[in-house]
Amino acid sequence: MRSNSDSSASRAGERVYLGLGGNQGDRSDHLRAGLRALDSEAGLAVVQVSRVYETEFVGPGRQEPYLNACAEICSSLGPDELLAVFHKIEADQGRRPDSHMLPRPLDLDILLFGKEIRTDPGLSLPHPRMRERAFVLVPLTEIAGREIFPDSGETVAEACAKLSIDQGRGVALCADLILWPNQPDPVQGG
Ligand code: PH2
Ligand code: MG
Ligand code: MG
Repeated sequence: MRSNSDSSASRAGERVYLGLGGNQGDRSDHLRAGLRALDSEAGLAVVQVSRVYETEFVGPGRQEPYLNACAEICSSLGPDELLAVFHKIEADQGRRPDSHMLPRPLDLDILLFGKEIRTDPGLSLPHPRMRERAFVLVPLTEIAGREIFPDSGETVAEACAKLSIDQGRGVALCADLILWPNQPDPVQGG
């Protein structure tokens, strides 16, 4: 499969951070397949990927635990085009279109798209709930701790440090799971 990781695509375009998650099927395979699909898409390149965490489901009712990670990609697509690509890749991994808050093999969320701020029903940026979610902020801090939220001016690491003990529970590092070649070192951390 064609890879954009070390092509010129990684040097042009917007810096985008995304969240990956899934709690159905072979969870790490779905995350890996999602990253491969993103990297092989024209105009997208995976730049770096966090380590993987097993996380308790956050939301109404009970669900199986998720695997979550975050990635930085370089995108020459706009936010809406990128979201359409995310939906196509989720569907290729077996996700049903109406599965919001239901178990799913792969969920891809745009967290930060450059300095973009918007409140559209289909896509708000920065992601409106990411600052309450340890399953987002813990992996994101590994790869983007110094990144600044364009709306509040705080850094990702500061937002992560502000999570309450309660919000931070239920997030466990899967040190032996490798999704991508340049993931932070599992022993030394990122
Ligand atoms: N995603 C949700 C709802 N709840 N919980 C965990 N642990 N991880 C997720 O990715 C997640 C969730 C909606 O997208
Ligand atoms: Mg989500
Ligand atoms: Mg989603």
